[in-house]
Amino acid sequence: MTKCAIALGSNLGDSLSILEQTIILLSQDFAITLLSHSHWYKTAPIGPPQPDYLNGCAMLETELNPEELLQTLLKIEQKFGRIRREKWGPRTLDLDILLYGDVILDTPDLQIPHPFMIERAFVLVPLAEIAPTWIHPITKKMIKEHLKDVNCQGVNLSQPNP
Ligand code: PH2
Ligand code: MG
Ligand code: MG
Repeated sequence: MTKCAIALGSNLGDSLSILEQTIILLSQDFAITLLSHSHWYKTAPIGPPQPDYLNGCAMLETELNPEELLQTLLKIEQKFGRIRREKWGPRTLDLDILLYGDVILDTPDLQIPHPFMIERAFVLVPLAEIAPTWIHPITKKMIKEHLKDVNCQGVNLSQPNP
């Protein structure tokens, strides 16, 4: 079993419902144990002009290898009608593998750690909530240290805590 972190994002359709249903689907997958997930954050879009995103992260344990996990995530994306158009364009659901144990992988269809994760506040803010001390296998820095290096303006809790 390997511990993994994934990023969830949506900015088309009923994003909150799509993300909540995705968490349920992940928790029901026999090959996956869902350990935790972050709050949802409303985030300003990076890339072409498009609606704000809801973003979050989840931590799981799985017996799937990285390629099998990717296929599982792509199938869930397709359930929610994901259509791939322009790069970084709007989407009903985006599921990205961020970290897979301390594995470093660089193949044409899968790069782990996710190459942009340490630059993106919309990834680091929710990830630091659930895995602050996870050490990035390339930089050897903790997630909470990477968080200090990014500008977190534009990343806000979608439902402020009561
Ligand atoms: N995903 C992208 C491009 N831009 N911007 C935000 N705020 N959140 C995302 O998840 C996101 C993005 C491509 O994966
Ligand atoms: Mg993405
Ligand atoms: Mg993706």
